[in-house]
Amino acid sequence: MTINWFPGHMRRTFLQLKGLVKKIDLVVMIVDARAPRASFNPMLEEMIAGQACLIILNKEDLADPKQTQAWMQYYKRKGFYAMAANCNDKSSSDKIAKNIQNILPKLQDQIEKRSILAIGVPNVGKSTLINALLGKKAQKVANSPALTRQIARIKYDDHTYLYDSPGVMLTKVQDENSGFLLAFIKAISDKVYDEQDIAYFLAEFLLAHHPDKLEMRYEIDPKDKDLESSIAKIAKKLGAQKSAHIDYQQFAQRFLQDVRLGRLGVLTLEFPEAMDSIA
Ligand SMILES: Nc1nc2c(ncn2[C@@H]2O[C@H](COP(=O)(O)OP(=O)(O)O)[C@@H](O)[C@H]2O)c(=O)[nH]1
Ligand SMILES: [Mg+2]
Repeated sequence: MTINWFPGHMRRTFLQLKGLVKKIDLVVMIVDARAPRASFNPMLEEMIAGQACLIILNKEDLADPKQTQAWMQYYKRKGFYAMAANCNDKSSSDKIAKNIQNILPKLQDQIEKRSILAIGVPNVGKSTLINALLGKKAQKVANSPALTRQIARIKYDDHTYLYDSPGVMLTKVQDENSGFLLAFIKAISDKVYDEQDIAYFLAEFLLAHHPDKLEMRYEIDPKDKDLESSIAKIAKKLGAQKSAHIDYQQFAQRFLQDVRLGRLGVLTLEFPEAMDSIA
């Protein structure tokens, strides 16, 4: 299954951003630390070519800290400024503000007016970042894509404007795994994908890479590598089984909820080593 989702407002935003970006002093590209490659939009990378860009691996509270460090190094090697953050946390917003203050003077000596633009795929935390920097709820936030519909310009201090922007997806998701990952992090509307497909993808990934997490949460023997029997055990644990029958839709919803809420612990679903071998 390949998921494509590029509603009209995204096309409009993309065109508007193209015009705006030339006037911007610092672009802040936000990605989800659980899927730092899938949530990195190469169309936006191309659009900001030559601009100073800080990549924020957001939602670090949900991701494996070791992998987050590795991804930060990966993006620094690609020539970006990079940091990890939890935009729901005050200490993170202070860290981001400090980082931005450090980067900006390197870009301009005589700063009169400056502007910072937040971009990224939907639901990575762009509006949360803007609110965190402002220390107040200026922009609407929700755990679903396509809430922010217009580019917004907000005064940060006497010299600085912040721009929030609607999420822009890839017009074509490169591969099937990226589609599942984008759906998992809710960058793609849940009307577009089949929850059972995402749940199967996740179960397969955990079975291959984190059998310890499946054991801890669902008591699945780490030696058990069979997908269907593992799913049956997860379904049973989550109460998605009536007599001998699995309710696959209920299993998918409850399992996705469990993983998204971090009940299996921190989790990163892509590894930078795999990228280096491709690059
Ligand atoms: N766990 C966690 N959730 C976050 C973080 N930043 C944002 N969120 C949540 O992610 C969801 C999407 O945030 P929003 O700012 O609306 O994303 P946007 O679509 O990129 O503007 C909301 O439910 C936020 O509360 C973070 O660092 N950690
Ligand atoms: Mg938003």
